[in-house]
Amino acid sequence: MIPHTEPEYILKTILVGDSKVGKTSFLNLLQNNICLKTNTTLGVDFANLYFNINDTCIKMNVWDTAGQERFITIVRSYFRNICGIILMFDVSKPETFVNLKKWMNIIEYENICSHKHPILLIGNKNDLINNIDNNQLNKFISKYNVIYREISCKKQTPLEESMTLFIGTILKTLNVNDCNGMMTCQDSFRSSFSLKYNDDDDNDDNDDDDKKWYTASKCCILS
Ligand SMILES: Nc1nc2c(ncn2[C@@H]2O[C@H](COP(=O)(O)OP(=O)(O)OP(=O)(O)O)[C@@H](O)[C@H]2O)c(=O)[nH]1
Ligand SMILES: [Mg+2]
Repeated sequence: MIPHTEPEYILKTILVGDSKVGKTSFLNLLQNNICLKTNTTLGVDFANLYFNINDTCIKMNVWDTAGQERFITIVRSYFRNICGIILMFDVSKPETFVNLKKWMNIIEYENICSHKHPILLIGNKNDLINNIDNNQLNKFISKYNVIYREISCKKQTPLEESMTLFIGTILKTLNVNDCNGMMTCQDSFRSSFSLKYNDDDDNDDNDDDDKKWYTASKCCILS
């Protein structure tokens, strides 16, 4: 639902994991509160989600990526300018858990920020038999310092608590890092066309100021 108030923050996130683990179902559940029938994602889809946390309106852009190997080159290019990652596996299929290592390698390799982005790890399909070794899971959680939640899109597990925690963790990093994947509304307006040129004379009331804006894609330099 689109809120009446302007969002105070815009968070750019990416949803990744093997094919058929339930990424698109998860997004549908967040958007429509139901688990709709899905088709496999071809390349990358996009969705906007809105959250109201402590009276603060937050807009989350989510790239819903294809899990199929043949799209990996496209998917890799969407890791730029993000501030959070939702990583998913299927608790009934151990191979999707084993492949998390591969996804973590990609996440770390494609990170162009100087800091790590918060990760929400979702073990989906807990309506089915859980075939994941708990020891391995706990090791993974502490090694990569991820938030972990087990859900079932099919059973429509409530997602508010997980998303609030994930967003809260992302917002905390605002105080520590300037991240290109997280913008205040003012930033969003500014970066929609450029980043400000480092002007020597900040006080001049020059109408030509706009000419000093230039486009850049370097991470962590929004100021
Ligand atoms: N049993 C069960 N099935 C689920 C659950 N969530 C999703 N599914 C089913 O799993 C299949 C794959 O779901 P998708 O959401 O399309 O998976 P995906 O990760 O987006 O797959 P790709 O787009 O190919 O990467 C569909 O048939 C869903 O109905 C769940 O919690 N439990
Ligand atoms: Mg999909």
